[in-house]
Amino acid sequence: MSVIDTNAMERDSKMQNFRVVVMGTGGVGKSSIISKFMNDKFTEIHKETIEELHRHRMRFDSVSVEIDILDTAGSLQFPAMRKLAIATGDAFLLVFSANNPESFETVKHLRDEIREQKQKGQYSIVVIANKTDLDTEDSHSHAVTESVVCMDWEEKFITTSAKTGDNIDIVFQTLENKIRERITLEKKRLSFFRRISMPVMRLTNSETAATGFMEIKSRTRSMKK
Ligand SMILES: Nc1nc2c(ncn2[C@@H]2O[C@H](COP(=O)(O)OP(=O)(O)O)[C@@H](O)[C@H]2O)c(=O)[nH]1
Ligand SMILES: [Mg+2]
Repeated sequence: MSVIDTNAMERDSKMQNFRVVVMGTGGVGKSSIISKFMNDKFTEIHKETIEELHRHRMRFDSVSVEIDILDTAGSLQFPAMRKLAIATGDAFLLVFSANNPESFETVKHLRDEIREQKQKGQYSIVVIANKTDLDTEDSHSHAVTESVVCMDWEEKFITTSAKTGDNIDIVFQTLENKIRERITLEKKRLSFFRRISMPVMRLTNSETAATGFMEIKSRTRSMKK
């Protein structure tokens, strides 16, 4: 029994990995959102990002989680690169610019691709309408966009400004909640697995022990010779 508990504890405290992929048309503010949150810095200069990976380590209860934030760039226009980014992602921040309706079309396509490629429950999506500090004429179309995301897609929708910092914390809080949900699910899965596999584990343990004794025996004997 104690052996099984030790195994369980080891498994629980093992490092897990959670990858957030930030996607959206170039110029919508993906890098700015990350930079505002991580360094509290905002710059008006747009420099095309080379794909960048921000790695952080977090602890949730007994579980260590390595969090990767992948800030995607131009290479995502290539389908193969997009496929790869989607394949490795656990959560997707789909960013568009509130003053650029075209950029929401990209979000729609990205969501379709994610849904095609991944199974339900395997990922989360958060849609971000950035640059809310800029004047946006069409408040009606904004309401429509928000209702599409919240009601039709049933995904989380957050309006942000990387310039003023508005709601940027909420984006990362939302991500943290998603990670917590994932860990809780994983723990449940493990404890279920543990319950149903208990007799098998006992059997395996005794078999291992037996094999171990045989080895110990032959070792002891060869030492005595
Ligand atoms: N006014 C305003 N400009 C922003 C905001 N976020 C980003 N920008 C500007 O938009 C441009 C593109 O931002 P960037 O983060 O490089 O976009 P990316 O290509 O999606 O990574 C830069 O000139 C930023 O200064 C915002 O919330 N408000
Ligand atoms: Mg960028």
